[in-house]
Amino acid sequence: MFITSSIYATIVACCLASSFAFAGNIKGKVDFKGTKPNPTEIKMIADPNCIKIHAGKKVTSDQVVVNTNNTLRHVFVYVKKGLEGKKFPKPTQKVTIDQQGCTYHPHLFGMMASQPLEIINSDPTMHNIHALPKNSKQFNIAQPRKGMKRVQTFDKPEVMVKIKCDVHPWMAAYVGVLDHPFYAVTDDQGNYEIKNLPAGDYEIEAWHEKYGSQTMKVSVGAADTKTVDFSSDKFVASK
Ligand SMILES: [Cu+2]
Repeated sequence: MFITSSIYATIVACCLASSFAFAGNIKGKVDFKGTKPNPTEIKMIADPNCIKIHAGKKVTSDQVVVNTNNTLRHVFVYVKKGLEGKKFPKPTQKVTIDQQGCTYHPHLFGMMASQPLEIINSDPTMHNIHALPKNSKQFNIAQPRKGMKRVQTFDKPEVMVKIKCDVHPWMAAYVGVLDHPFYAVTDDQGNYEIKNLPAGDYEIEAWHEKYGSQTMKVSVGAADTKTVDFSSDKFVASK
Protein backbone atom coordinates (compact mmCIF):
# COMPACT_ATOMS: atom_id res chain seq x y z
CA MET A 1 0.00 0.00 0.00
CA PHE A 2 2.81 2.38 0.99
CA ILE A 3 4.70 1.59 -2.23
CA THR A 4 1.60 2.10 -4.35
CA SER A 5 0.87 5.51 -2.80
CA SER A 6 4.44 6.68 -3.13
CA ILE A 7 4.54 5.64 -6.78
CA TYR A 8 1.27 7.50 -7.28
CA ALA A 9 2.67 10.59 -5.50
CA THR A 10 5.79 10.45 -7.68
CA ILE A 11 3.69 10.26 -10.84
CA VAL A 12 1.53 13.20 -9.73
CA ALA A 13 4.58 15.28 -8.76
CA CYS A 14 6.25 14.42 -12.06
CA CYS A 15 3.20 15.36 -14.14
CA LEU A 16 2.65 18.62 -12.26
CA ALA A 17 6.31 19.52 -12.67
CA SER A 18 6.31 18.75 -16.39
CA SER A 19 3.14 20.74 -17.05
CA PHE A 20 4.81 23.81 -15.52
CA ALA A 21 8.21 23.05 -17.00
CA PHE A 22 6.95 23.58 -20.53
CA ALA A 23 4.86 26.66 -19.85
CA GLY A 24 6.26 30.17 -19.79
CA ASN A 25 4.67 33.59 -19.76
CA ILE A 26 5.44 36.83 -21.55
CA LYS A 27 4.17 40.09 -20.21
CA GLY A 28 4.87 43.75 -20.73
CA LYS A 29 3.50 47.10 -21.78
CA VAL A 30 3.41 49.44 -24.74
CA ASP A 31 4.68 52.92 -23.89
CA PHE A 32 3.41 55.92 -25.77
CA LYS A 33 6.16 58.39 -26.76
CA GLY A 34 5.62 61.81 -28.27
CA THR A 35 2.92 64.42 -28.01
CA LYS A 36 -0.25 62.95 -26.61
CA PRO A 37 -2.98 63.42 -29.23
CA ASN A 38 -6.36 64.81 -28.23
CA PRO A 39 -9.18 62.26 -28.42
CA THR A 40 -10.91 62.48 -31.81
CA GLU A 41 -14.65 63.11 -31.63
CA ILE A 42 -16.85 60.91 -33.82
CA LYS A 43 -19.63 62.84 -35.55
CA MET A 44 -22.52 60.42 -36.01
CA ILE A 45 -24.42 62.68 -38.38
CA ALA A 46 -25.07 59.87 -40.88
CA ASP A 47 -27.62 58.31 -38.52
CA PRO A 48 -29.84 60.27 -36.10
CA ASN A 49 -30.55 56.99 -34.24
CA CYS A 50 -26.89 56.80 -33.23
CA ILE A 51 -26.93 60.38 -31.93
CA LYS A 52 -30.09 59.57 -29.96
CA ILE A 53 -28.48 56.50 -28.33
CA HIS A 54 -25.72 58.73 -26.90
CA ALA A 55 -28.25 61.41 -25.83
CA GLY A 56 -26.06 64.21 -27.11
CA LYS A 57 -22.94 62.99 -25.27
CA LYS A 58 -19.60 63.28 -27.06
CA VAL A 59 -18.21 59.98 -28.42
CA THR A 60 -14.49 59.63 -29.10
CA SER A 61 -12.62 57.32 -31.46
CA ASP A 62 -10.97 54.11 -30.21
CA GLN A 63 -8.26 54.31 -32.87
CA VAL A 64 -5.63 56.05 -30.73
CA VAL A 65 -6.21 55.76 -27.00
CA VAL A 66 -3.32 56.95 -24.83
CA ASN A 67 -3.86 55.86 -21.24
CA THR A 68 -3.39 58.17 -18.25
CA ASN A 69 -0.02 56.46 -17.53
CA ASN A 70 1.23 57.29 -21.09
CA THR A 71 0.81 53.81 -22.46
CA LEU A 72 -1.06 52.75 -25.57
CA ARG A 73 -4.33 50.84 -25.51
CA HIS A 74 -5.68 48.54 -28.27
CA VAL A 75 -2.34 47.10 -29.33
CA PHE A 76 -2.46 43.48 -30.54
CA VAL A 77 0.55 41.54 -29.18
CA TYR A 78 1.11 38.02 -30.47
CA VAL A 79 3.66 35.32 -31.25
CA LYS A 80 4.64 35.91 -34.86
CA LYS A 81 7.38 33.28 -35.20
CA GLY A 82 8.51 30.28 -33.21
CA LEU A 83 5.43 28.06 -33.16
CA GLU A 84 5.70 26.74 -36.73
CA GLY A 85 4.68 23.10 -37.07
CA LYS A 86 2.93 23.02 -33.68
CA LYS A 87 -0.78 22.27 -33.60
CA PHE A 88 -3.22 23.75 -31.11
CA PRO A 89 -6.85 22.72 -30.63
CA LYS A 90 -9.47 25.08 -32.07
CA PRO A 91 -11.51 26.57 -29.23
CA THR A 92 -15.26 25.96 -29.41
CA GLN A 93 -16.17 28.93 -27.21
CA LYS A 94 -17.47 31.94 -29.10
CA VAL A 95 -15.73 35.27 -29.41
CA THR A 96 -18.22 38.14 -29.49
CA ILE A 97 -18.32 41.44 -31.33
CA ASP A 98 -21.16 43.73 -30.33
CA GLN A 99 -22.44 46.70 -32.29
CA GLN A 100 -23.42 48.98 -29.43
CA GLY A 101 -23.81 52.75 -29.49
CA CYS A 102 -22.82 52.63 -33.16
CA THR A 103 -19.29 51.50 -32.26
CA TYR A 104 -17.75 48.04 -32.04
CA HIS A 105 -17.11 46.29 -28.73
CA PRO A 106 -14.38 45.22 -28.54
CA HIS A 107 -12.59 47.56 -30.89
CA LEU A 108 -9.64 45.19 -31.32
CA PHE A 109 -9.36 41.53 -30.40
CA GLY A 110 -7.83 38.17 -31.25
CA MET A 111 -9.22 34.75 -32.05
CA MET A 112 -8.18 31.49 -33.68
CA ALA A 113 -8.96 30.45 -37.25
CA SER A 114 -12.25 28.47 -37.36
CA GLN A 115 -13.27 29.70 -33.90
CA PRO A 116 -16.87 30.96 -33.91
CA LEU A 117 -17.34 34.74 -33.94
CA GLU A 118 -20.76 35.86 -32.74
CA ILE A 119 -21.88 39.18 -34.17
CA ILE A 120 -24.55 41.00 -32.14
CA ASN A 121 -26.55 44.12 -32.89
CA SER A 122 -27.50 45.77 -29.58
CA ASP A 123 -28.66 48.99 -31.25
CA PRO A 124 -32.16 50.00 -32.37
CA THR A 125 -30.75 50.86 -35.79
CA MET A 126 -29.38 48.98 -38.79
CA HIS A 127 -25.74 47.88 -38.97
CA ASN A 128 -24.11 46.12 -41.88
CA ILE A 129 -20.99 44.32 -40.70
CA HIS A 130 -18.45 43.84 -43.46
CA ALA A 131 -15.26 41.85 -42.77
CA LEU A 132 -12.40 42.31 -45.21
CA PRO A 133 -9.97 39.37 -44.85
CA LYS A 134 -7.57 38.54 -47.68
CA ASN A 135 -6.88 34.91 -46.66
CA SER A 136 -10.45 33.90 -45.75
CA LYS A 137 -13.81 34.55 -47.33
CA GLN A 138 -15.23 38.04 -46.79
CA PHE A 139 -18.63 38.43 -45.22
CA ASN A 140 -21.13 41.25 -45.44
CA ILE A 141 -24.20 40.96 -43.22
CA ALA A 142 -27.08 43.36 -42.65
CA GLN A 143 -28.55 43.34 -39.13
CA PRO A 144 -31.48 45.74 -39.29
CA ARG A 145 -32.93 45.04 -35.85
CA LYS A 146 -31.80 45.18 -32.23
CA GLY A 147 -31.01 41.76 -30.77
CA MET A 148 -30.01 40.13 -34.06
CA LYS A 149 -27.16 37.61 -33.80
CA ARG A 150 -25.13 35.69 -36.33
CA VAL A 151 -22.09 33.41 -36.12
CA GLN A 152 -19.26 33.59 -38.65
CA THR A 153 -15.70 32.23 -38.86
CA PHE A 154 -12.39 33.04 -40.51
CA ASP A 155 -10.82 29.92 -42.03
CA LYS A 156 -7.22 31.10 -42.24
CA PRO A 157 -4.84 33.03 -39.99
CA GLU A 158 -4.35 36.72 -40.82
CA VAL A 159 -2.99 39.69 -38.85
CA MET A 160 -5.02 41.89 -38.99
CA VAL A 161 -8.50 41.61 -40.50
CA LYS A 162 -10.41 44.88 -40.75
CA ILE A 163 -14.13 44.94 -39.98
CA LYS A 164 -16.28 47.89 -40.98
CA CYS A 165 -19.89 48.97 -41.17
CA ASP A 166 -21.31 49.84 -44.57
CA VAL A 167 -23.92 52.13 -42.97
CA HIS A 168 -21.74 54.10 -40.53
CA PRO A 169 -18.38 55.13 -42.01
CA TRP A 170 -16.75 55.78 -38.59
CA MET A 171 -17.24 52.18 -37.42
CA ALA A 172 -14.09 50.04 -37.61
CA ALA A 173 -12.71 47.08 -35.66
CA TYR A 174 -9.68 44.84 -36.09
CA VAL A 175 -9.24 41.15 -35.36
CA GLY A 176 -6.00 39.17 -35.32
CA VAL A 177 -6.74 35.64 -36.56
CA LEU A 178 -4.11 33.07 -35.57
CA ASP A 179 -3.49 29.33 -35.67
CA HIS A 180 -2.42 29.37 -32.01
CA PRO A 181 -3.81 30.89 -28.81
CA PHE A 182 -0.82 33.08 -27.84
CA TYR A 183 -2.01 36.65 -28.17
CA ALA A 184 -3.24 39.53 -26.03
CA VAL A 185 -4.47 43.11 -26.33
CA THR A 186 -3.12 46.00 -24.27
CA ASP A 187 -5.53 47.27 -21.62
CA ASP A 188 -6.26 50.65 -20.00
CA GLN A 189 -2.84 50.50 -18.33
CA GLY A 190 -1.06 49.53 -21.57
CA ASN A 191 -0.34 46.02 -20.23
CA TYR A 192 -0.57 42.66 -21.94
CA GLU A 193 0.15 39.09 -20.88
CA ILE A 194 0.55 35.91 -22.93
CA LYS A 195 0.33 32.83 -20.75
CA ASN A 196 1.32 29.16 -20.90
CA LEU A 197 3.63 29.42 -23.86
CA PRO A 198 5.76 26.34 -24.62
CA ALA A 199 9.48 26.90 -23.91
CA GLY A 200 11.27 28.20 -27.03
CA ASP A 201 12.65 31.15 -29.01
CA TYR A 202 10.04 33.56 -30.28
CA GLU A 203 9.47 36.68 -32.27
CA ILE A 204 6.72 38.77 -30.70
CA GLU A 205 4.95 41.47 -32.66
CA ALA A 206 2.97 44.42 -31.32
CA TRP A 207 0.53 45.88 -33.87
CA HIS A 208 -1.35 49.15 -33.74
CA GLU A 209 -3.77 50.36 -36.40
CA LYS A 210 -2.26 53.84 -36.68
CA TYR A 211 1.38 53.50 -35.60
CA GLY A 212 2.19 50.18 -37.32
CA SER A 213 4.19 47.44 -35.61
CA GLN A 214 7.32 46.50 -33.72
CA THR A 215 8.87 43.05 -33.31
CA MET A 216 11.06 41.78 -30.47
CA LYS A 217 12.87 38.49 -29.91
CA VAL A 218 12.55 36.57 -26.67
CA SER A 219 13.59 33.17 -25.34
CA VAL A 220 11.18 31.60 -22.93
CA GLY A 221 12.57 28.82 -20.76
CA ALA A 222 10.93 26.37 -18.42
CA ALA A 223 8.63 28.19 -15.99
CA ASP A 224 9.96 31.61 -17.08
CA THR A 225 8.05 34.85 -17.02
CA LYS A 226 9.76 37.24 -19.41
CA THR A 227 9.03 40.94 -19.73
CA VAL A 228 8.92 42.37 -23.24
CA ASP A 229 8.09 46.09 -23.43
CA PHE A 230 7.32 47.98 -26.60
CA SER A 231 7.42 51.69 -27.39
CA SER A 232 5.29 53.55 -29.93
CA ASP A 233 8.27 55.56 -31.28
CA LYS A 234 9.87 52.26 -32.40
CA PHE A 235 6.80 51.22 -34.37
CA VAL A 236 7.20 51.05 -38.15
CA ALA A 237 4.24 51.84 -40.41
CA SER A 238 2.51 48.75 -41.84
CA LYS A 239 3.09 48.12 -45.53
CU1 LIG B 1 -23.22 50.48 -38.25
